[in-house]
Amino acid sequence: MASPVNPKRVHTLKERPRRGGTVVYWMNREQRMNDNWALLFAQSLAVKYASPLSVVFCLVPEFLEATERQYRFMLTGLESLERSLAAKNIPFHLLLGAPDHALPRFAAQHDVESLVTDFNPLRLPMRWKERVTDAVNASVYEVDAHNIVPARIVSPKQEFGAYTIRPKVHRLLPEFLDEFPAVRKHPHAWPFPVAPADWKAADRSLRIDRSVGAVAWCSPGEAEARAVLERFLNSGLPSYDARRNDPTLDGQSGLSPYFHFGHLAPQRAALETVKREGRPVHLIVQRDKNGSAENRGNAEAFLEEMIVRRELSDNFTFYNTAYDSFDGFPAWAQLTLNEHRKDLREHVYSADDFEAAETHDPLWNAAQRQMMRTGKMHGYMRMYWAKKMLEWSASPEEALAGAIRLNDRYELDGRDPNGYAGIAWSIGGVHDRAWFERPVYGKVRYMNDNGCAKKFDVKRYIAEQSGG
Ligand code: FAD
Ligand code: FO1
Repeated sequence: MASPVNPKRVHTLKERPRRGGTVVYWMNREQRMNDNWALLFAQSLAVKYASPLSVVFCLVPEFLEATERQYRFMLTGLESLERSLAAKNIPFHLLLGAPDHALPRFAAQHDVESLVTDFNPLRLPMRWKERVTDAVNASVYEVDAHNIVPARIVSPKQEFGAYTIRPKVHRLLPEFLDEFPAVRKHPHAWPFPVAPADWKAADRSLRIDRSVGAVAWCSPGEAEARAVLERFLNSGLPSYDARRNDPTLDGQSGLSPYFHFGHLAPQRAALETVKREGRPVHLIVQRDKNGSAENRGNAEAFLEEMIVRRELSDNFTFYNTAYDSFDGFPAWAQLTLNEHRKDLREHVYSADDFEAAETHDPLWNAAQRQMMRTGKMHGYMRMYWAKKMLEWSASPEEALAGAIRLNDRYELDGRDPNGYAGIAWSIGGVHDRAWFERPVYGKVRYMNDNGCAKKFDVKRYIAEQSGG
């Protein structure tokens, strides 16, 4: 049964008296029409007030380390979105430039009285939102359309780890894992002229590195994202837990680029998984009393990663403003890494050595090559990859900055809360505990190629990634 937008997903940033103006959804993270609580909330306002409705996307000429690879993926997805929205009588406006410049002018020119935007815990989008909220003469609402359990609801603080956020998420899943209503054909016409998006001017406006090219294995857009989800649920999920950590197998879902750019709602992936399981979600995810994950079901393993681990990353980047720096590490990790700053590094590599995949370790080089070539390093290898950068960099800060830069430059799913959390876990013990002490790592969890060799066929992975 489809439900209206749960009011707990909506966070009011500013209220202004109504004056019969228009409603706009300023889209940032959730670049899709269907299954988008922010768009659904904007339309509910517009229907209630009998107002026109349109969607605005502000294209910035650069975004963190994004290159041609990520912008091509995103812009292609937005082009198909413009067409889908037009069929629902909801115009799509592509504005060029930073939102805090382009949006206030647009709002004034189009008599915007309610501005809805989506939840995004990253520093730059949060700053855009603050400035836009100050600048517009409109009510402003933020809707969490990324997390199933809204980040602001699941916890008022930074969680220690999956083990502390998991019960809080699980308790609220039955309330928030609700079915999406469909977007309606909007009953009120937009009263201003609508210029179709100029995609050529958009591309010319970008100041990005064009040398990191688009990837062929993953086509962007909402329809493609649903097809990938269907394929995974039919042929990947039934063996997910056994295969997901073997980089020589295609055992992951391949969904992260679609989640990152918002082409697919994690909530849709969860709803479809639960439908296939034929059991209520709380029975799928429940663990025995000591929380052990022994012989996890495949659906439980997938939902654990896709809901608990992913929502833990939003919690981390939302409440820890130092999410991309050494200061963001837990105190025990900062202490131990400081105590081992002067340890002899057996190997020390520069940023260029790492980027050229020219370390002494063929396994690390293979992972780096996979990321540069495909834009998607296997999840298991990402842990090994980042931890070895800690081991072979002159300092933890250099390792952290280097891992973030390479991850955000080459990964399709980079520039994402999951990335900052995953790298901080690997290098700074975030969401992890102290392990027995060793050189350079201190008490930060260690990984090595022997550990990998116990898990999968290392030689095969290296051979597969040494191709051109
Ligand atoms: P699947 O195994 O199919 O997982 C499905 C979904 O579950 C993922 O799309 C993701 O949303 C979520 N998920 C799975 N593993 C994790 C995890 N460890 N933490 C949080 N969510 C998870 N993920 C990104 O989306 N962007 C990144 O930039 C990124 N950088 C990472 C860097 C490092 C050093 C590490 C250790 C992990 C990183 N991850 C990142 C998390 C994880 O590796 C990827 O989400 C996963 O590999 C994406 O592939 P998939 O969707 O096929 O994964
Ligand atoms: N968000 C925007 O609102 N405008 C952009 O031009 C934009 C570019 C962009 C490029 C690469 C990328 O990975 C993300 C980008 N985003 C942009 C942000 C994205 O939509 C999300 O807000 C963040 O990635 C957080 O997940």
